[in-house]
Amino acid sequence: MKDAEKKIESLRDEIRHHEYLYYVVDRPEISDFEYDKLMQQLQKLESEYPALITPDSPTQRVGGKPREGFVKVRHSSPMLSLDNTYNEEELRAWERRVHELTGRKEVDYVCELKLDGMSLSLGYDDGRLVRGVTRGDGTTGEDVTLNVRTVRSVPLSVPKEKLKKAGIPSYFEVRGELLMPTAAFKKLNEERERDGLPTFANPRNFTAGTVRQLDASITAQRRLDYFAYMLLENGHTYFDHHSKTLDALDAAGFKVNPHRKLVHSMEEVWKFIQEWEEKRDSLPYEIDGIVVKVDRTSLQDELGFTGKAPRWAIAYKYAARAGITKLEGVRWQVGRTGKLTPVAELAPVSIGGTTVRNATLHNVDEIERLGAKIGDYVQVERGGDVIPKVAKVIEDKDHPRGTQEIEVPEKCPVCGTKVVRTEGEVDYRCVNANCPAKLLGTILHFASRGVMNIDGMGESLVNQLIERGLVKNVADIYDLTKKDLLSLERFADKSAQNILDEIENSKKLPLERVIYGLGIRFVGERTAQFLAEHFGSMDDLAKASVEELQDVNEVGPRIAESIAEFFGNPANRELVKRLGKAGLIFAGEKKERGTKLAGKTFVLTGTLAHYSRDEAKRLIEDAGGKVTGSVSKKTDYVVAGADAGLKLDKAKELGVAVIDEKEMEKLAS
Ligand code: 0OW
Repeated sequence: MKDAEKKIESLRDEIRHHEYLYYVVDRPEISDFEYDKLMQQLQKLESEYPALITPDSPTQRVGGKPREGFVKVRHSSPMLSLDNTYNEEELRAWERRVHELTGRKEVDYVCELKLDGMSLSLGYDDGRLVRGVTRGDGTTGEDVTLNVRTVRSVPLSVPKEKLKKAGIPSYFEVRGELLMPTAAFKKLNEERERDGLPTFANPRNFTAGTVRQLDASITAQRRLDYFAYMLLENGHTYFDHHSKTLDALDAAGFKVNPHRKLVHSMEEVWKFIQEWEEKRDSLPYEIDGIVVKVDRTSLQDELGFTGKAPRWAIAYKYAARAGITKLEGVRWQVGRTGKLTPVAELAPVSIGGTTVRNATLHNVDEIERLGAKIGDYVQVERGGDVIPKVAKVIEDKDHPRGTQEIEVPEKCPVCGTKVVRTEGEVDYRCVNANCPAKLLGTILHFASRGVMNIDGMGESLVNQLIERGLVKNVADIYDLTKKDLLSLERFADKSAQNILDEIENSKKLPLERVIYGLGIRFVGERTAQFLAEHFGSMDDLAKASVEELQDVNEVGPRIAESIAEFFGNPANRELVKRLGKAGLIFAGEKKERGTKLAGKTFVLTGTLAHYSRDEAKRLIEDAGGKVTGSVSKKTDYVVAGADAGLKLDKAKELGVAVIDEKEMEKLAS
């Protein structure tokens, strides 16, 4: 046991070191593969010696115990927001007030990028992360500790000697900004678009939604980042200069934004502001301005704060890059799922250095909110890297209103089929399974990297294949010949052969990729995986009833209906048959499920000691049982963990058997 303990400790230190290099200072020294090997070694050792597992072990980051809701937590001191200034004049006025109130002519300031995320407080006790709390209303926030633990740039613990060296007490609080890098935001939005899920307008909203996921394993998949900018002890600023706080946080292994500057005059502040207005697009995350703070803590204390914002800090906001132009028309784009999206056609306008001709109007509700009409003058805003949006209608003597209403087309602009709007849904859809517009999206989805990975089959090639009638559905891809491809523009022998090789290679991909490639509504990557594991073959999936489909992990009535409807359509069955004939993989390794708990329904409540909610669900489902979210007469067992909630009371009320996790294990194994 002794040497196991030593081995575990040294592995943890090594993994923490590489986590810091990769996620905090972005200077990895080993490959992901080597990192994963270290992690596997530690996981193996910890599983052999579970008693040695500590909450701050790197293996404990993703403890996905979904909760029914979030506990409210009162902050040690209010988490303030910032007053804003929008030009040099207002900035100077703020500086004058600082001079007046402190009676000083010379004040040092720290300039920081204003990260466009959400602020978050981290509580450390004995150097270990014990709590993560959102800002909430500034006085009270929500306990999101389990989700925050999954953010790789948040240290789960800081070694004592490191704290000592940095001059930080072992019981302290960090405050900072939680954000989603732009690239991750775009990738996740594209995936949601592909899976027919609503997209987010900007990274900040996505961050807020992600950190408040009831299931931390979902938070873990969406690479959030955290930049620290404050250190408190019992609600009070610990260091006597803000610049020293930032250096101490840096030294302790927190991610502190490197683009900060200690300056001695407002001229330097103004220079910093202008410098970053130019450079902001080169950053991997969005900023919406600069934060200027008085450096000396004693002056901060003298200045105090007004309602919600300190007098010793001010935000300078960059003008949202916007332009005013005429809304000349609206066209309706049809996506793969048939959703109609309104696109504003604009008189070209230059915004932040680029010429904008189109902007999104999102959906019909947004058009109503804007009250926009064709011919209106509109303000168009370009956020970080997201597509430009119509922010508002401009109405004044120089900008007369338009008169023509924006109408949702009766018929799909691409195939002429009647457009429908499902009750309770915002979006209008084309429901024609063979609509060419859907076809383009369907083929691109099928060929995309995360699906059948047919490299080279991008928009221009697919458009040509559709226009030439060579591809009318995904099965036609496997009937393409070199002759077909050579007849297309810019296709020489080599590139034609490359595409054919890629198509041939795609036949080696596993069953779950083919299921995902079919583009069944609400069936994303994860659901496709569960379907493949559950049925083990395309044929069994195709003939499954709506009830049988609901036995699959995370498949409820809505998804089951969509899958049954897809395979109920003869054209789709024919398509799938052709894919099988083409030689795609239609069999997968079925995840054998036991029968011990067949027909038994379980509800989980409270926090289990050795299982995350997901793990317990898997244990029960792999033994043939079912896990549902609410207690009813049909429930056979309620598994009650620590601080079990309302579900335990309901179980007693209904006389449902209540067991603990030991008994659950016994039943399932
Ligand atoms: N978004 C930021 C940022 C920052 C706090 C300290 C006391 C009041 C503001 O990058 N760099 N520094 C601070 O300092 N706040 C920031 O963001 C604020 C927090 C709450 C609303 C804004 O997000």
